[in-house]
Amino acid sequence: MRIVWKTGNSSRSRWALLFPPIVLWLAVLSLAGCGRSQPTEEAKRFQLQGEVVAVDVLHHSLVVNHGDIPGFMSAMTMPYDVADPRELEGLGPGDQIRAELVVVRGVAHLEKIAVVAKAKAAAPLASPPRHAP
Ligand SMILES: [Cu+2]
Repeated sequence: MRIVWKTGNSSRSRWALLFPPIVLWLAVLSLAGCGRSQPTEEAKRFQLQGEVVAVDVLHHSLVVNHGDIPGFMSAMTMPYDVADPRELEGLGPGDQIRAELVVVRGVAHLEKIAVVAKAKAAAPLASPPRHAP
């Protein structure tokens, strides 16, 4: 009886010895996660070139079919937030643009949008649209 009690007691005291370092380690980990001066949180800037697919003025975003962005992503069609919604004025599908892709904490948005070439006028319809009387 006495031996069994001793065994249980010693394993409990071993846990008591381990517990404070674990708590300390967790505290250090959570502090490290809150660090605000990590280089990964600085804005990264990339040059983007592509064609406007759609303009969403309401949500301040732009769907762009863009070329390769070395060091960030390969060519694809995807939406991007636009920092200044005024930059969307005058943009339309088919426009060729150049812009700065800014990535802050993994979130990307576009700045300094410049139209390289306006979209060609829509091809005339084969047959004129019919109007209901
Ligand atoms: Cu993309």
